[in-house]
Amino acid sequence: MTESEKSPLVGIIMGSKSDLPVMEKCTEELEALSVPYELVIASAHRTPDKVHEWAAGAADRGIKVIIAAAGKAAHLGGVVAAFTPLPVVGVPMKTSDLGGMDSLLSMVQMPSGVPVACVAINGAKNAAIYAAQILGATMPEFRAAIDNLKREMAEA
Ligand code: RP5
Repeated sequence: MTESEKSPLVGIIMGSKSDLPVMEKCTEELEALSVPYELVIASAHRTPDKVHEWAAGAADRGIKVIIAAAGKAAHLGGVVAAFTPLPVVGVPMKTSDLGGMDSLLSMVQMPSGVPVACVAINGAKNAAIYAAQILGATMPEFRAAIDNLKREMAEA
């Protein structure tokens, strides 16, 4: 059984299927850390009702952390954060016009009161690790997975 087939603890949302090739680095890392996740494609601009419904129900479905990936005027993380009490980690997508600076600034410059943590442009793998670290603060199996990861990095 893959981590996407178990009861999800991490919810991944992305603005377009064009974000998937980058975000596969996130799902690969969640698999490596044995973190169950769900994945949805929904846009703050094109399908706002779908974003609202998914984000507003996430905590009650058992999700503990949300990862939101988007590019250009990347409002997705902030919109999701508006509808959930869960922590939101944003992944700004690299873009062809402005290299991802557009996505980064849209995501990271949240007004006071609605935080979105933000990894590097295309930082999909780090978003997965960060989500596992949040889970690891209260769930020993994920703390152990992060400890293992750090040991492996130190030995490489
Ligand atoms: C955002 O617009 C998506 O997250 C994507 O990064 C960007 C471009 O989307 P497409 O035009 O490729 O669907 O909503």
